[in-house]
Amino acid sequence: MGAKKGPAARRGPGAAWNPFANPAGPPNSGAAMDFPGQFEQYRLRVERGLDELVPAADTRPGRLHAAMRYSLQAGGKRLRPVLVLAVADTLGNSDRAADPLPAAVALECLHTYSLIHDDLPCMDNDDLRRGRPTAHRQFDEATALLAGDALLTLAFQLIGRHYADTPELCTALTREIAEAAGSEQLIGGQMEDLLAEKKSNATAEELEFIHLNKTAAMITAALVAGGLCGGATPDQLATLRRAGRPLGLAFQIVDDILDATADTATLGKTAGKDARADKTTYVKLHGLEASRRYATAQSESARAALSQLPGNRAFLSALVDHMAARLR
Ligand code: GRG
Repeated sequence: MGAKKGPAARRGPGAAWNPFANPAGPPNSGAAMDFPGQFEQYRLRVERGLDELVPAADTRPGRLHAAMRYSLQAGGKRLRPVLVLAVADTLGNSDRAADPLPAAVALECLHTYSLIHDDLPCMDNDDLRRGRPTAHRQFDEATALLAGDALLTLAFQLIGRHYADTPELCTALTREIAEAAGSEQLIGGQMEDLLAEKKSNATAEELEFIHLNKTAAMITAALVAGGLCGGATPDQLATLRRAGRPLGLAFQIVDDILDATADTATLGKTAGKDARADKTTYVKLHGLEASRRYATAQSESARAALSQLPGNRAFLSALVDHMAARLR
């Protein structure tokens, strides 16, 4: 198909991989629940959904679809789509529940678009993502740009196609995801991040703005999309929004900690970039120990918010703990 031959992938498409293989385990994991097993079941559902709902690599133009699939199938943790499925399952026993899988796949497409564009030479200029050469390294810059554009658009195609029979749900999902992805959230967070990098002395307030929008917005959208598919009441949707903010912040603080402490092979992306670029991060502003304490506190707030939901919340609660204890 004309893609450049790059280093062999360390993980094949959809290969089993446990992002939470932390020998110490998360602090609050319940012994009664098989968290890795349940996570794996959700992850496999996401992999199958991606395979079914994303155009095949032999669908014209094959090079574009191959590039989209290349980045999608590179072995991401699938946290956002798993959150969609898990929230929908937790709530989803009402007559209003709808299949959350297309929404879950849409969120992963959108997230992957943001990673492809973030890696481009005009942004972060990175060579490695999800343990593989970045899309523009494996293909070329124009193909990577178009693959990102197409994944962003596909997210909304999927919502339109799969929820057309439930117009209220279709509108609510479209609005939720578009708001999270737009210039006031994801793209706005990325813009401020690029501006902050130039001055390398962002304030704590600026850093929080960046991470709330770059990271927490998509995590909140995943929780709310799961709630919408699970027939959540307005109060339950508000609870999910309340949980998204601290969960997203905890996730980002851990990302900063891992950038400072883990190696490239473990992360599957270039480690130590923040310090080399003298980028303002939680670790730079507050130090490692305070960052760890802050991440734990944010995780606890997220878990407390989610405890307001009805249903069996054991998996969701364990997922929050594992997101803070992750090793990559
Ligand atoms: C280009 C519009 C645009 C946005 C880019 C996602 C992003 C914004 C930048 C990537 C770098 C970064 C540190 C983003 C913060 C969010 C984050 C930690 C993303 C990585 O998410 P993971 O760890 O990735 O869930 P995988 O590969 O596992 O899906």
